[in-house]
Amino acid sequence: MATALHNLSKYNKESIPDASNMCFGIVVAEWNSDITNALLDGAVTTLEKHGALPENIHVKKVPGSFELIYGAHQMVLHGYDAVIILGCVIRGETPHFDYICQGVTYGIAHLNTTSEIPIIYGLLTTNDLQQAKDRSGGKLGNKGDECAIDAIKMAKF
Ligand code: DLZ
Repeated sequence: MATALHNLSKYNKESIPDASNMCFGIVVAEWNSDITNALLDGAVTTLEKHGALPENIHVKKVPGSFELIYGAHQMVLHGYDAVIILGCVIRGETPHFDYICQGVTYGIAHLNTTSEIPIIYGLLTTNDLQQAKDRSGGKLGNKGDECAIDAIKMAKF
C-alpha cells in the first residue's frame, strides 16, 4: 500500500519522455469497478497528456484481479511498448486477500522477467474502501496516474 505521505499523482513533468509514438495495453479488473474505473481514467488521461494517441491505448477488462495475470500475458504476446494492470483488492471485503495479492504479485513479477515488455503493477491492496478511494483520485492522488508515468518511463527504458 502507498504511504499516507506520498501523493500518487505528483511527479516531475519535465522528466517524462514523449509518448506520442508509444503503444500501451491496459488490463482492468471489474471487481471494485468504481475504484478500477477511476484508476483507468487516471491512466488514460495521463498517457494522453504526455502525447499517447487514443488509438494507441488498448483497454481490456477481466473479471477480477487474479485474471490480470492472464490478461497481461495475452497483451504481452501482442506486443506493446508497455502493459499496465489495474485492480483493487480490499482486505476487509476479501476473505482470501493474501492469496489473491500474492498470486497477482508473483504472476506479474514472473511475467516481467520472462517477457520483452515491461508490465506496470497497478494493484491497489488496501485495508478498506476509503483507502482505495484515497488512492484512485482522492486525497492521495490516483495510482492510475502513477502507473501511466511508470509505463512511459519503462517503454523508453
Ligand atoms: C473472489 C474475489 C474476492 C473475494 N475479492 C476480490 C477483490 O477484492 N478484488 C478483485 O479484484 N477480485 C476479487 N475476487 C475475484 C478474484 O480476483 C478472481 O476473479 C476469482 O477468484 C476468479 O478467478
